[in-house]
Amino acid sequence: MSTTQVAQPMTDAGVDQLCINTIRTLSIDAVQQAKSGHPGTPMALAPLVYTIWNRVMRFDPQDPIWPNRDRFVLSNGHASMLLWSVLHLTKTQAVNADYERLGQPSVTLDDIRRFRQLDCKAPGHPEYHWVSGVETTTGPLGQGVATSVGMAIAQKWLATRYNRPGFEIFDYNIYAVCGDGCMMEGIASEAASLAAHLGLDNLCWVYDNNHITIEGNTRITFTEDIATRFLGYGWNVLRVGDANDTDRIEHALEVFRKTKGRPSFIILDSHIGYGSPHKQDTSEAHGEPLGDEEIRLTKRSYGWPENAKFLVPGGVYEHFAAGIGVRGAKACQEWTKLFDAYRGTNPELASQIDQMQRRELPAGWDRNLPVFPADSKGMAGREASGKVLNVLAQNIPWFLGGSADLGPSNKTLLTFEGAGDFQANSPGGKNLHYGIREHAMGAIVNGLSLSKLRAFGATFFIFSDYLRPAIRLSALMELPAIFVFTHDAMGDGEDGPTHQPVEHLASMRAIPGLVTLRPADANEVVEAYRCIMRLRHKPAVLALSRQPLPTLDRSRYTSASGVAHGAYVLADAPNGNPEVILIASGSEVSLAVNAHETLLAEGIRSRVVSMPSWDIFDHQTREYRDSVLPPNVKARVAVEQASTFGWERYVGTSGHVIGMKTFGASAPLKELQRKFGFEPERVVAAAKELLGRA
Ligand SMILES: Cc1ncc(C[n+]2csc(CCOP(=O)(O)OP(=O)(O)O)c2C)c(N)n1
Ligand SMILES: [Mg+2]
Repeated sequence: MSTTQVAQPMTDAGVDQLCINTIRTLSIDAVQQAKSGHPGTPMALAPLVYTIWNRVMRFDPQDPIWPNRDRFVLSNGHASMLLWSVLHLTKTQAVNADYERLGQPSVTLDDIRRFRQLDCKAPGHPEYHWVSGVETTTGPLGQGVATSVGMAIAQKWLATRYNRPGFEIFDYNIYAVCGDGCMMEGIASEAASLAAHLGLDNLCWVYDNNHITIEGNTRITFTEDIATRFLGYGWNVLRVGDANDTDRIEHALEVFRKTKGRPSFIILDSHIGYGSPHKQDTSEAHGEPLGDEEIRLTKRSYGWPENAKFLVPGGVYEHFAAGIGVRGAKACQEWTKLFDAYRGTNPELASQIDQMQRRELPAGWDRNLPVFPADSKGMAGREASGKVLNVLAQNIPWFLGGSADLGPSNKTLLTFEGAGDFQANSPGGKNLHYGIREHAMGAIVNGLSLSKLRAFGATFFIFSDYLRPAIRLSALMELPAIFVFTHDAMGDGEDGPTHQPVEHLASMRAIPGLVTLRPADANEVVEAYRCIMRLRHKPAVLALSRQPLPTLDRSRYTSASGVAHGAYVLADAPNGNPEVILIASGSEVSLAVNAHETLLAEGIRSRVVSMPSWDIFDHQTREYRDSVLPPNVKARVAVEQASTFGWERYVGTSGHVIGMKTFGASAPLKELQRKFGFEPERVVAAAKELLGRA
């Protein structure tokens, strides 16, 4: 059934239309078969996606990870059938996690038949890492367009750092398609504002202006003048009044490519559910199968065999092969030749590009990492972090990042010679200035990371709430993104409860696959970064103190290299046979050490476990975990300036947790420590009580 001929005049326009209607009907049939999904937008945007892919994009279906490919982001991820259709029809090939080509298609017709079913390569929403050819996971509206800004920054940065006269190694563009939802989400505004500020003329957003969202017509929610809004940001704003007019779409995309100095925003007027006699222009077309009868009528309106299902008419695969297939292969082959020549004249840069693409670290990436001497006054976590970042950014050419306007406070500024600021007129700078746009920053870090750069974003830990959706996506996408959060507890003191994180550690620890680290002193900060830099497929969150923490004497206590295990015995009972275990992270570790010394002096055999990362510890062998937390030692006290939520898993039902059960307060840190019980005496008392020696 799948290659039956459809009676169509085979003019160029006829073949175009046949391809467009194939995308439409595959989408309709898949949603109907799955009894769930979103048919209306694929029906409307099939001509757009067809035009971008088959006429414009430089993308080689044979090599979907070719570094200089144009990127396509479907920010309105619910329209995923657009992507599954086009990946299938272009015969885009599958690639595995080791970047090897598997010699099989990314999305088969069978996958489309099994749309939204377990393990099939046509899931409900586009998923990076699961389906080759998907450039970023989308579904949470707004994330895709914001991520595309990170991709555009990455392209500019790569071009500036790696292109040489006669060697345009990186000159790709980024196309993002979005709908009303994406445009209403705040993250898109943050990202659009920054994109224009940075003059990202390699970035094109196409806005599906269909006036429909789930609750109905946008007259009930969204009546702003979006053209004026984007003009205000400084975008080049274009309009195509008919989503079926592929020539005008192509022309607008050409204008985008010729426009320098600013990103382009194409407003595309469309009809959701196009061609459906009863559902076009209604919100019903958004997220429900059309139903058998309506499908027949719709197919009739397309001139399609009414009862055919999952039909790919003869000539369609061939037309995609002749379009994007030929153009993409040629572009990729030319690039490969160019890159070979570049490798001859710039071997060092070429090998950096190779390593970057495989997410490897360059030799000597950790040379000159600081070792901090014991110091009772110590150093703030953020301070140590700043020193480490400046070393890493010098050792790893493609390491870059910045803060959401808190650089001086987060200590994330890269100050070495040649670091530079990333701006429109200096797009090779390593210091990114996200401005006060945390949500977009999260997505931009993901976009940079999807472009294979090692990128970080920074703010106060309290504001991790503002970018949590992007952090979650980084974990879902298995990206080695880095989030540097300072002011990790009540060190903010006088700023008060609006600035004091409580539930944030628990919240980060709850995200599957995210590595959260809260180091105890300057040397643990160094070791935490060592762990983070070795991650290839996991994001990391660093929670760092604002205030100085004593640098522990590692000749007296065990080495900070124990951080690599997530938790380690820092100080032990003299015979290694503890009767009580004190577990702490970050700023509370030195507090636990103080309590430990007191307990020892009183003849109580205590052990201190520094636990910077639950996640890493949980991945150790049972043998190791039991050696750190021997199951027979039930007297356990955990101390952490954060929500107590979850600590039972380490202290057990008979243990004690000293943590936060309320919000903090505005006062000097010392007073807060007293008020909330973060004092050695309290830990000592809790330990004794558990041992029945109170
Ligand atoms: C952040 C977020 N909020 C809510 C949703 C649920 N949702 C999915 S699609 C949609 C409506 C989107 O409208 P629009 O972007 O105009 O899409 P269209 O129906 O026009 O394709 C909503 C609310 C979501 N996916 N992400
Ligand atoms: Mg809409």
